[in-house]
Amino acid sequence: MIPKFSRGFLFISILLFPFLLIANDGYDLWLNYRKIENKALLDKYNGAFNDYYIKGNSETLKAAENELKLAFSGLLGTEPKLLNSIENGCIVLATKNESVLKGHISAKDYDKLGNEGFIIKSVKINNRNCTLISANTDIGVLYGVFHFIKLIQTQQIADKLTITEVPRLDIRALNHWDNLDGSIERGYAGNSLWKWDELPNTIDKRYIDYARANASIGINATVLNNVNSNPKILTKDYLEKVKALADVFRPYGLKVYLSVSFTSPIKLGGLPTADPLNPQVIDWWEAKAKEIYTLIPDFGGFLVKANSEGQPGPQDYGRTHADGANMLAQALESYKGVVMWRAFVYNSDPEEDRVLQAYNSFKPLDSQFKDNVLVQIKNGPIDFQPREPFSPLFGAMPNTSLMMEFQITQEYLGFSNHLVFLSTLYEETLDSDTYAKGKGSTVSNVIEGKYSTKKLTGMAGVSNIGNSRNWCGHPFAQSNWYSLGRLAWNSETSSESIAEDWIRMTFSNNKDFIEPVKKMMLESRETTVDYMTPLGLNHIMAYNTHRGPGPWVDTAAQPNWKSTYYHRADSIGIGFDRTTGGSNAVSQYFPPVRDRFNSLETCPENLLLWFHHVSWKHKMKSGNTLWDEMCLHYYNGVDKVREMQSSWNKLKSFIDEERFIKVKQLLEEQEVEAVIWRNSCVLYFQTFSKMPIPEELEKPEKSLSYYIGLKLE
Ligand code: BDP
Repeated sequence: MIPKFSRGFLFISILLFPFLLIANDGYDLWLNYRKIENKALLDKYNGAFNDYYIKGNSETLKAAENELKLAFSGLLGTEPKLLNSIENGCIVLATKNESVLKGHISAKDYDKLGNEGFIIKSVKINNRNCTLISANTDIGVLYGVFHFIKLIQTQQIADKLTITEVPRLDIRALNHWDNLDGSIERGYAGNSLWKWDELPNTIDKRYIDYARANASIGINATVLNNVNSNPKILTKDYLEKVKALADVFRPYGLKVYLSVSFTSPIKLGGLPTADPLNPQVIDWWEAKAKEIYTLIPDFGGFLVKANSEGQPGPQDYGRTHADGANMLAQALESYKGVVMWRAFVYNSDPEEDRVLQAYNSFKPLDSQFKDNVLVQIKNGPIDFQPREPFSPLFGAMPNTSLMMEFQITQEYLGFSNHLVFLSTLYEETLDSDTYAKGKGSTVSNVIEGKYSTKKLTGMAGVSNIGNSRNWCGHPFAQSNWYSLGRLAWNSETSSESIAEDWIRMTFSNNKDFIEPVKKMMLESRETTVDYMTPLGLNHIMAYNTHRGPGPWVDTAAQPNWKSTYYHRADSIGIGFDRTTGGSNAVSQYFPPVRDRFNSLETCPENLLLWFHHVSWKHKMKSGNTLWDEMCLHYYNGVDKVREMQSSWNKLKSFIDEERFIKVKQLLEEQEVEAVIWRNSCVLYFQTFSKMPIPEELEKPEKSLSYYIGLKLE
């Protein structure tokens, strides 16, 4: 059901649109429907797409119609007319069986579309030029409308259209780490969007805009609450609130899921145990599933963090992860719900390399998970670092549905204060070749289920969304939400095209703006790696907050939370020996990846210190010593931020002042913090290498003890 006020809201948005153009606070995200400035193009589009004809009146088709009106009123300056019959310049929205489509799209073409794909096609109906947007389902039509709007918005529309789009993954999810008190774990853009105290009676209009934004990039799943889950989420009161959100999201194809705590039967049900094989526990979950599906018939399922970082789980009762996941999956099965069971597990044993642990815990369980379980794996073996090799679990469990978990929120990448376009990080992982089934077995192919006996597929991103007016804090952080959606839809989309679309939609279609901004975005992740963790370094952030540098952190609640555990710097060199002579983590990869990582000569330099403990004097490919090379990376990171600043400062005339100034200020902050990162790390590691910072580089202004005392807040 679309709440009653949505039409009114649409009207107000249209009225306010000229105002939003002048002062852009970023609320509109990439759905920024500003009027096309190029007069010739405007006339052309107005002639070709000025009216529409729609068959059907479901809530989803109404949402499609509303979006078309909102977008075209903004982009073309006039609201498109609803026609009773086909005329020239008509956009036709209809699903498969409508007679108007007869002869234009074959049954075979529809067969390829599944439940969410769509076709956009220029055709002649009764001798009139029309654009068909069609699908098997209403949600496919809505996705098609968003795609079509994007083509107009980015001014990349061909004269004759024949587009077929089908999502490659089933579940395309945002994982919100939102707590029930409104705070967000690792959230840097305000508090939670969900106003639990107002729900279910009051529906914030922002929920609709959230759903629109997700639908526009094909995200079809939202996990509302933190993986460190409060059992209260499964109480009757909260489920009513969840239902209210599910009702708002449904027309946009967005299904609601919940993170659940494994001990809910104890905490809520008063049972003495949460043992997954205990009949009372099984009954408790079955009754809970029934209660949920009575309220929310299309409820998506559960996300579970179990036996990880202090969370309860089946191992507390001597059971396996598979026992736990399957018990929940059984409860959801008849409703077609799924369990997303996280593989993010590690213990506190200082002797066992943390990198080995997820693989060692899960690989032996391959084949044991039910068909409606997906094992959700973080992209790398540790934890959302600026750079990690891909997790060796991808490709290693051919009889299990494996889904990807990326982090969109920048916990380890400068919060929402640093401009870091994460699409290149995602792309690097997805393109990595696991060699699980020989050359070309990329992570992307693995998560598409190409080598799997199980059928479910998915990708999740830990959300960076909060209630700040521009949703994500940094104006460019919106591009990371956007990229996650685009890559979950098609994991082979290039970061370059994602960046270009996003810039055009969010800011400007002017080439002189697009090119420098695209360059900034595409280089930004490597820049951050350079000033934080070059050459395979990782997890040397400040303790617990993960904000700012902390390579010196040597006391922690758990040995593998210390930075010194990860970098292992000493008088000889630096890096973690994970070769066959060390922790042997390399052996979790298939050959030839294993051999490439294992050898100092062939290991990619950007992962060198992840896999090797390397002498400070080691000669790098450039001819520099490792020490000099590390310094150069740190300095290059800062130089690149300064380059971003000077590029951005030239772009003032292209966009609204509000966002221009905001980005300018944030880049200034990023430069200051990049210098802090650089100086801290170089000075700290110098206490081990005892080598001078290369002559030509500016010397750190302050001493190491100054940086150790500094806390970035
Ligand atoms: C770590 C975060 C922690 C999360 C954990 C997770 O620091 O807040 O709870 O990941 O993914 O990186 O469960």
